[in-house]
Amino acid sequence: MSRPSAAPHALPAPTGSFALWGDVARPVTLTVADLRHGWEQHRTEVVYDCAKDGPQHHTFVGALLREVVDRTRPGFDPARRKERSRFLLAVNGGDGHHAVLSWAEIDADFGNAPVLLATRVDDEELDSAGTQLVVPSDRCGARYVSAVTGIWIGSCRLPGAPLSAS
Ligand SMILES: Nc1nc2c(c(=O)[nH]1)N[C@H]1C(S)=C(S)[C@@H](COP(=O)(O)O)O[C@H]1N2
Ligand SMILES: [Mo]
Repeated sequence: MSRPSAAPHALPAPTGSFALWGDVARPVTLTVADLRHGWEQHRTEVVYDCAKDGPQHHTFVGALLREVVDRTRPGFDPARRKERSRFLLAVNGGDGHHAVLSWAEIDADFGNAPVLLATRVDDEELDSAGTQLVVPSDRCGARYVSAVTGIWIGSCRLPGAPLSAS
């Protein structure tokens, strides 16, 4: 597996913004306002369970993660499903909690999960808190990473395995 490179720390990032980086042609830092104005907004009502606090009910509004990440031009040939199936996304929260998704979970040809990067939760706009990952297909809350500061995108190759021919 390629090792996640350090996040770009070029310009001081505005509060509530997050970086998309890794094996992508166009790394970018986005604010919640960018998400709100740059992508179609979807609304979803979810219930997820927390081991500590029990079931949580929330309504989220936000952009589809796959549409946001598409703009960074991940380093696969979009026409090749096997290449896409090797990619991962690691979503990092400001407090260090991070969770991994596979590209295939959100890819329309595979799991097609409508995972969002939220701009609003219930009545709260997330501009100052930062975006939150929303995984409506998850039963448990651990991947609802809040205050997202970065998303690393990259491919996975098994240690010691030969390079795939296609
Ligand atoms: N940044 C961050 N996001 C996080 C967590 C965390 O520790 N840090 N905990 C997760 C877990 S385990 C749950 S159940 C939900 C809880 O979300 P809530 O506080 O909105 O109920 O947040 C998730 N997102
Ligand atoms: Mo939790």
